[in-house]
Amino acid sequence: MKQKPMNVVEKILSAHLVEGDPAKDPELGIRIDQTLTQDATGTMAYLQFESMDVPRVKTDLSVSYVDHNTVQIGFENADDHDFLQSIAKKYGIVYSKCGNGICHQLHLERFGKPGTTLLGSDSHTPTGGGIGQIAIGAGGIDIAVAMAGGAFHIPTPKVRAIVLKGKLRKGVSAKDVILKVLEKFGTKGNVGWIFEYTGPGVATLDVPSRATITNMGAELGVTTSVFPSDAVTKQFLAAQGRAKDFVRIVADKGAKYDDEFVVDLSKVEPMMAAPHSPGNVVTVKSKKGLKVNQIMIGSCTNSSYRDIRTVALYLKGKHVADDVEVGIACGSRQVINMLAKDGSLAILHAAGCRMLENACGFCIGAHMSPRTGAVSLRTNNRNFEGRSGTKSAQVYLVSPETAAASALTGKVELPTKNPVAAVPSPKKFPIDDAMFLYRKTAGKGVKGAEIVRGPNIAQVPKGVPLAKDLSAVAAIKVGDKITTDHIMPAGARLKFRSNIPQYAKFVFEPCDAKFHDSCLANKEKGLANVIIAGESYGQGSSREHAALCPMYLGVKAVVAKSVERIHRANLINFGIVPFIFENPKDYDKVAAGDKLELKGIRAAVEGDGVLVVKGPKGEFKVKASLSDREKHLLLCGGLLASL
Ligand code: MIC
Ligand code: SF4
Repeated sequence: MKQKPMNVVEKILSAHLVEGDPAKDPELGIRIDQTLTQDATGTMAYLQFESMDVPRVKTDLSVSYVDHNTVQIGFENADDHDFLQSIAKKYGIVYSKCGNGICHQLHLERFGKPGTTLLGSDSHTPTGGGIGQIAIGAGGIDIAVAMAGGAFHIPTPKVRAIVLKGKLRKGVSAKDVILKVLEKFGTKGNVGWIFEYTGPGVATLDVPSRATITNMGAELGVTTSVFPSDAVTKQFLAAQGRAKDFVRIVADKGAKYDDEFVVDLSKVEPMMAAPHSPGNVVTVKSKKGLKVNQIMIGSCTNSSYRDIRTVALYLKGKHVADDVEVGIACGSRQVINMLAKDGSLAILHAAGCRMLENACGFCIGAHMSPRTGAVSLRTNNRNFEGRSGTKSAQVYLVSPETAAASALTGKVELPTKNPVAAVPSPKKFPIDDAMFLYRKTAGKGVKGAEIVRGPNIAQVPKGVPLAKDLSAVAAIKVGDKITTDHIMPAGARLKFRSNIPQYAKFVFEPCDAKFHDSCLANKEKGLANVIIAGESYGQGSSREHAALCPMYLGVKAVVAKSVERIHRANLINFGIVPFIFENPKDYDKVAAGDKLELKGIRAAVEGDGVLVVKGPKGEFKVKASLSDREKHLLLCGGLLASL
């Protein structure tokens, strides 16, 4: 029988399907070939993996990167690094030492393989889509399960073709394309979709540009984004000395999609995301002349050789404006080596840029917070309020081209006015894998290797089975688009990631600094805590701490208008029921501090998920649409408790 024509997503998913039927089931289980973790989510992932009692990882490849917590003020970060290194040695994981670079950039360069699946404990794992991987971000415990050989579950996807036509103009780049897509689809309402890039314009984009686009697909809230694997991919892999990793994966002629959106690349203008959401997209033209105080270039979205070399070409022989500070963080040692060899590093230094460590750094608010009320142009992917470390800062997300052009005058400038030549794809990248440890023992591990556990490494708390009925308090009421940066702030608090009781003190710190204390007081009185939220609750990062720490504080349910995919999965993994208001207007029936009766919550989860909640302003209906697997996890009190 002739097979029906397939798109790229169908090809890769069908080759990895282990549970469910895409034609009828709402959820699919897929086999995971590769995993990645970064340090800020990795310590929990590995503590959870350890508790699964598996002698070594069962994936084709698992890599543990250190790139988030690299500042090392105090012992905490270094304790985490040692723990991660020792775990990697023992269980057959490749360890990327601090200083090697940013996980997504490194993975793309050295390990990502077309046609495979990659699961990462970081929401920007879809960067791998740039090389034709189905690469998905998830909570740490899901990565632990995948490392132990278990399937990963995704909502059965709808696939939208983003058809690229034409060619970008000089001075316009991949960042502008993804901002254009974000302008159209926004940061909410895309749960369950996968965006597949197709059309003749695809061939005009190099792999780093494709990766910029799939990276920032995370901001759409889609499951992932993917490009085909074609001649451009083949050239990139060959240049990385990995020709053998190439397989061609393109959509068949006549392949079907659930929807289609056409982007004419030749018409894309320089774009920017205005404060405080990546979905707040405007043209650069509309902000031309706005005075800028800070410009930060780098992050996993825009830190490739192509990007930083382009910035150097803009700044060559010139100097950044007096009133602006410019920081540049490259994505990897490979990028830095290339910039050193071709003279770009000297150009950037001479231009007055601050060259920073090749790590997440500024992107996660770990340093270089802007001054009070500053306008900061950044090439990263998120501009949530306060994420930079300065609540009053106005952060705009831009392309490296716009960042560079604006650095010269200290005002927002159009990069198309004096554009530089396109950076050609290197024929050969310099390869130096010396900071990837344990490659020889990958998949095997080292028997008897000791695990190093400093005082910053605490135990992972386990949930308890869901009670029959719950008397609860609406511990907080928040609005729409609450991000995980609101729920579980990073920046200065990031170093407590491996210590839940300590980190839990900062849950909802930007919204209600007393949340921690009031939750614990309710818990002591035998009352459960409930979070009330608007649309698109839990946008942003994959950090499972945004579920794990609330669980620790006795949160048993979230009642929202809608919940984002990764956060919803994290809530379930930690035994918190993700309810949705049946009638969104009922959101107005609850106030913070209200006593709520969740009578029959266990039976509701076991059954159709519908529950009538009683509050001071009357009753309202909520619903959790759950698969059997999810029901089981919630009834047990979360994934760890279910093992
Ligand atoms: C982010 O960009 O918000 C992070 C920090 O990389 C997170 C992961 C984390 O919180 O550790 C993400 O994107 O998943
Ligand atoms: Fe790191 Fe920023 Fe990328 Fe997150 S978005 S992985 S913090 S560079």
